[in-house]
Amino acid sequence: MRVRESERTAWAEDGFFLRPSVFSAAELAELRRAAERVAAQAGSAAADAPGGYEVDGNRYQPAAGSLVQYEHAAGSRTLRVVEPFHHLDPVFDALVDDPRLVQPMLDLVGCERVSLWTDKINLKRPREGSGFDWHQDSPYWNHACDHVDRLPNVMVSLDDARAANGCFRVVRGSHRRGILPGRDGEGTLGPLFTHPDHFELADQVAIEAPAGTLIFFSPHSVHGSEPNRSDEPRRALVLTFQPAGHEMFKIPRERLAGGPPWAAQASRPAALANSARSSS
Ligand SMILES: O=C(O)CCC(=O)C(=O)O
Repeated sequence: MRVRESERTAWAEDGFFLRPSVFSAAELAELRRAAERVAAQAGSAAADAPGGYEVDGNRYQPAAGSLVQYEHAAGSRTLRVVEPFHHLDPVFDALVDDPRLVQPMLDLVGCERVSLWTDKINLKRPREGSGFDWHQDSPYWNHACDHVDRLPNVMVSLDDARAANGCFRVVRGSHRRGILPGRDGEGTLGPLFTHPDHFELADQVAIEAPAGTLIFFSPHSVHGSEPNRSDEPRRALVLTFQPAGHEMFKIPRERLAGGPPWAAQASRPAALANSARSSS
């Protein structure tokens, strides 16, 4: 499960790699049921919670220890994103310890132990699920920690992803120049979206992949996706890991990943993390 040589090369050159169909049909069914439980729980908590707000016309609601984002259509009560979500269901709490995620992360973070930085569920419902503008995660996280180069992501696709239902897209090689300039002057969130002069749209890769595929991608990779124009869902989880010894992004405690220390693989070359740092 550790990172192979070809993946190590792809990580350094492209900023991402895939592991197709890692989860079985039975596991996917369980993950989808858990996703719907989380959506129902977060949705009903959000409906009754105070403290909602708007940014650039989009609505956000803190509830159940998460931040809920609603879909962008005016007045929509459809959930778009819930972050974090792992604490809302035991299936997802266990996923944080799953060696299929954690073992490669030991290599990508460059540590013998990793913990969770953040986790979100992107629900992208049929016909209504909105797209994600081109962005890097690193400018968003940079103000909250001093190890932004060591926050690799893994996306777990819960549904078959195609262009029509808004598959994940990543700009190959865009991670190499670290944090890129944002779209200043375009609202509050504009600076968090990557300025189009600083990456090559032609280098984008639309990742059409079966459910259960893992996509590992750098915090500096420019990525995004189009709306879901189909009748099929495109649900995905994104978990982000970090070196052990740090609190989560949105929860003020550490969530070690991978079970007890005896389960962690010792002796991890720090080469990948070092190459990520030197390329940014
Ligand atoms: O789910 C997607 O298609 C994009 C996800 C994304 O950009 C993010 O969660 O930062």
